[in-house]
Amino acid sequence: MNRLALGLTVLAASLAVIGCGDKPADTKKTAEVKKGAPPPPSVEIKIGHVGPLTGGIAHLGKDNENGARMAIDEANAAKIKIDGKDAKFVFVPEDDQADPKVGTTVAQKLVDAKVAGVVGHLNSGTSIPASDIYNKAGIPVISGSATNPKLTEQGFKVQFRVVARDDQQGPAVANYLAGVAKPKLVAVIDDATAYGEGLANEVEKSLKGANIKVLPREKGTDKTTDWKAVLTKLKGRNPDAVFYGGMDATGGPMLKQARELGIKAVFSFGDGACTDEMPKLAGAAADGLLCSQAGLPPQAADKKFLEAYKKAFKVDPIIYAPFTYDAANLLIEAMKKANSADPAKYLPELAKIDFKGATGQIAFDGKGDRKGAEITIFTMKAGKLEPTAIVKGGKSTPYAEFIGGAAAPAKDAAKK
Ligand code: ABU
Repeated sequence: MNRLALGLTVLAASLAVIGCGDKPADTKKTAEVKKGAPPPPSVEIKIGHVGPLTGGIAHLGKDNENGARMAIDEANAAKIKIDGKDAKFVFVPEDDQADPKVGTTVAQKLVDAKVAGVVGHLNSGTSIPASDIYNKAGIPVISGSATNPKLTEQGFKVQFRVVARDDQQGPAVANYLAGVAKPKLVAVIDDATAYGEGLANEVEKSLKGANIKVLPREKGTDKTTDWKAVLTKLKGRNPDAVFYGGMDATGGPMLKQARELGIKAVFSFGDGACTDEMPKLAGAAADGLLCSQAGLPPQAADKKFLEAYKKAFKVDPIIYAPFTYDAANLLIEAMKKANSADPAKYLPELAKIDFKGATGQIAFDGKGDRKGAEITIFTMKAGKLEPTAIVKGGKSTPYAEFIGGAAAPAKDAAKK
């Protein structure tokens, strides 16, 4: 047999071993085969990420994407084997523009691309309609930021999230607001999205439960940046506090315009508008803001993660990058445990996982929600978000006490 024939015979044998859907490692390795060494069999595993990469909250979409991307890069560097083959994880990022219709379009695109799992979407308004598509395709999906309860109330076995829900976040931030500001009359505004309206409803319910009067709901959209008409109307009612359910891109201008109009009320936002972008968007008017995030704050994430993130992206995480990093790692860990990237085979491992991530220990309940999820309450002081309390299981603990105590998050690296 001449050298060419020998090379072709070895190559054919190698392809037969790795089977349908697998690929030889690369041309360089194929060249090595001709010298007599068979290439190690490999398997390509696609993992999708979806968030808004354009529009007003593209900075948050990029933050989420960075976290997931970093997990994929680290997994490739770790040279993981699945079913005896070199796993080559391929990151497939998509932009849903925070638009529910675009969200379903890109979800179907990822299903058609045969992704093994998805991290996303960022928004509840895109995550909820997209979840039906992933569910029908049997593809596991983990959101690192969508907080509307409905997402995990649909009975979809493929759906998970690694942050708290708005029926936890709403009462937590409302009770804190009630305790600190002691308002008698509160105005509630929302952006008419699944997230903003849902969270505003939860806050209103809690405030009314505490016998605090709430004005009739005011509404904008997720693109409203001129709130003067709404705020002028509210100024006439003189509320002691204003809660807004919406994102930072709309909440920032609202806060700025409120102070320009002379409104003195305490402002309070949920996680979508509880970011360090606020001083850029609202200027000095951001000071005094009381807000919540649906998990531990980014600065409490694993130190190794924070250092690697800064090195890779030259910025600190804004809010949920540690959670999307964990979400991607959870998919990979479940695949390792199942020794398979077949969604039907690794989904049961994901459902019963108990994983030490960058945001602490992660396990899911029967609905796919994170067990024991924390809520962090912040106050904006001198242009910086300062965590003041952690609410867990309905119990509020001062932040310094929580972080210094036994319940402190993982200090060592997320295990691969
Ligand atoms: N949780 C705030 C931003 C994402 C969402 O729409 O739920």
